[in-house]
Amino acid sequence: MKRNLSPSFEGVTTQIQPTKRKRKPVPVNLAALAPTGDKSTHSITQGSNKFEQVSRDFLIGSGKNWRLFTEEELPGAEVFYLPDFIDVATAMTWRAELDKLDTWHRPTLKVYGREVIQSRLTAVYATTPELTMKYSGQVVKMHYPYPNLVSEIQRLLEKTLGFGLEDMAEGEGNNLTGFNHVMLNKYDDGSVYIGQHSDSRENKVIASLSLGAPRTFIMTPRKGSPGEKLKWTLDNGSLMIMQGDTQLNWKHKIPKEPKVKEGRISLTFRQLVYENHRPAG
Ligand SMILES: O=C(O)CCC(=O)C(=O)O
Repeated sequence: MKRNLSPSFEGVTTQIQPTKRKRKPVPVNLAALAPTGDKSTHSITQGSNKFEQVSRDFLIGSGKNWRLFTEEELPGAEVFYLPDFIDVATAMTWRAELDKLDTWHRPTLKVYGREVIQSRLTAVYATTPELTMKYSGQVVKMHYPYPNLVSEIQRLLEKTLGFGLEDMAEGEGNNLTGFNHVMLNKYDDGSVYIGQHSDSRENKVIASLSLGAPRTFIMTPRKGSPGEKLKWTLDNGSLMIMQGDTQLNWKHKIPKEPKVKEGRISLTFRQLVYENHRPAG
C-alpha cells in the first residue's frame, strides 16, 4: 500500500547547554516539548517519493521466526519483530566494528532559541549525496557513502524483507525502493536512553537492528489513539520493523535501565520520502 503523509517531529533526549547565564544542564526530552506536526523541526529537503511497505504475507512465507503484532495488541500500528535476525557472535562482531566509526557525534540543536546537545551519540548516512534532511531547523550532516559493513547489512535486510521484488517484476532491473538512510544510535550502558517520541512520518519504514545489550522497548498509544502500553525486549541480533500508521498512532521509547552495564548500538534503516519531490522523467 502506498501513501503520503506529512512529517512530524522526531524526539530525542538532550541536555540544555548554558546560554547567557550559567545554568545547570537539565536533561530534557525534546519529544515532550516539541509539537507534533511542526514542519520546521524535521523536514526532508530532497529525496525520493517512491517507497515500499514490508509485506506481512512475505514475512509469513519466509519461514522465519517473525512475531507479527496483531491489531488487538497494537491497534493502528504495523510492527514486526524477529528475535534472531543474526546470531549473537555476528552481532558482537558488527557492534565492535561499528563502534570504531569516526562519524559518531552528538549534534547541537536549537530548540525554542536554546542550544541543546543530544545525549545519544549518533552516526548518520544516506545512500545518495543529494538526500538531505533538516532536524530542529538544522541541516543534518548525512555522511555518504555508507561504510562497507553498513551496506552489507542493508542488502541483507532488504533481502530479508523482500524489498525490490516489485521493481524486478516490472522489469526495471534494479531496486528503486529499499532504504535510503540509516541512523546509528549508541547506548554506552543502561543510563543512556531514548525518551518517548514518534518518528517523522516521512520515515515510511523503519527497520531497527539491535547489536549488544538487550534493552526494553515500550510502545504507548498517542493521545486519542486506542490500545494499551506494550513492552518487550529488543534482543541482541534482533530486528524490529515499524511502518504504516505506527508513528501516527503510537509513541515509543527505550527507558533507562540502571542494571544494564553493557553497551548497545542500534541501526535504524529508514525509507525517507520527500512527498513534494518528483523525480525527473
Ligand atoms: O535504538 C533503538 O532501537 C530505537 C531508536 C529510536 O527510537 C529511533 O531512532 O527513533
